[in-house]
Amino acid sequence: MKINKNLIAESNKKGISEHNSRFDFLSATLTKNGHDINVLLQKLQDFQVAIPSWALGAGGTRFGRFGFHGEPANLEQKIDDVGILHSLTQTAGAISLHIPWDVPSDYSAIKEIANSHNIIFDAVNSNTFQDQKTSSESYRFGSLSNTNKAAREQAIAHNIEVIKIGDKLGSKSLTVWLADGANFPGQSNFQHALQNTENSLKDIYKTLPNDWKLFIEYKPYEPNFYSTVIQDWGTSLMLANACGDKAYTLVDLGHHLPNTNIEQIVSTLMLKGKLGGFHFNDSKYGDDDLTVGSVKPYALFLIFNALVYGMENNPQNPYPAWMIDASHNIKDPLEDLIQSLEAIQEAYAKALLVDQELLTEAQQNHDVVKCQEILQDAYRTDVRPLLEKARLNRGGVIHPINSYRSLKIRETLISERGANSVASGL
Ligand code: PSV
Ligand code: MN
Repeated sequence: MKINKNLIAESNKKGISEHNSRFDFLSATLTKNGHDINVLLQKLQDFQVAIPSWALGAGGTRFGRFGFHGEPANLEQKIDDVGILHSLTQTAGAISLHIPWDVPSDYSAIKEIANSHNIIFDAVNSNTFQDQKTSSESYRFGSLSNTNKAAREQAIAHNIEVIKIGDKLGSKSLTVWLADGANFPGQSNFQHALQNTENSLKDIYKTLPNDWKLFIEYKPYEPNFYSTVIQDWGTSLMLANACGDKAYTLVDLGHHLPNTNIEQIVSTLMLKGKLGGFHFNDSKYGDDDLTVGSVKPYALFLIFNALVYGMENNPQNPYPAWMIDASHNIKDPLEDLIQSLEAIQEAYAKALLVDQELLTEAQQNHDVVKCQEILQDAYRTDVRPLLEKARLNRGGVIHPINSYRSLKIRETLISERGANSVASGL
């Protein structure tokens, strides 16, 4: 399904006068405080977040999966779902595919569908954490780190194949997340596992087209619970440095031990020019993949503060690739993604309000109280009218969740696809 412009205009009629008065008030306040509203709006309008193809169906837990009606059953329908998100929010202008779950059968048809929704192909993701029916070697004991050379070679070949698929779609980056690790002390030789991983990544890197980037994720545990080969940002950075200039670390918010200072990691990576990408989600305990901003919105704001500082002060760091990496096993996946997109934009907008000059001055004067006041003043500002305006300027809706419901989008998807349609790949 596609949401046409008339429906968008129709659904905006109801909230427009309320929006206008809220926006006028905020705009006057911010202008008085020295902000340029048009600059803020332009930054918000330009900020686009990729949607992972695997977040469009209901996610599972290891105890079960409760499907959601009208899930996209093939790649075409997944792109349509991102198209719906993008029409409403105007902030989801890209899709990130996972291979082999999303191998296109007809490349030009797939590109055409994406084009019709104004969607581009973001990073492609390889999968060496599951065995495929057709593969001869097993990843049971690892992929790029495996002690078995044939398994490593198979995993390297898969990543090279993923690059080729992405290249045909116009993607410009490969994201590697490895499940490799050990469940028990003594099971694996840490040095051999790391060295094998470095060598394998270098083999993949050699085949990367010149205008591509390699993103290396890290994660402290799960599915292996004693050790993970790429366990932290330092290991990822080391591997990226070993590969070369086109290799970067990717920060996934859920891939840290509790209470890790992620904004400090972001700052370090950007100073070194090595923060390539970002996966948004939220968590209470581990890699919970909850809706962005649903548990720790202030932490998200502090991370954005570090990101905004880096984007303004670190020309050595490329513009990071933004993606949501969350899975939804209770909510309607599209509603959940709308909430995540809103939370990301909100944290970004608040971080843009931080008076960096004043903060630097307060830091230099060791005025700790003032430093906190500056950050919290920005955080406490209700920026929602700014987000609404940015969406309206690009042709989106004022309230995406309200419009999604009043336009009966899920009902339409169910009638088109059937109640029992299950997302492919999950
Ligand atoms: C597994 O933890 C994971 O969430 C990684 O973050 C990847 O980005 C994603 O799955 C898809 O493989
Ligand atoms: Mn991730």
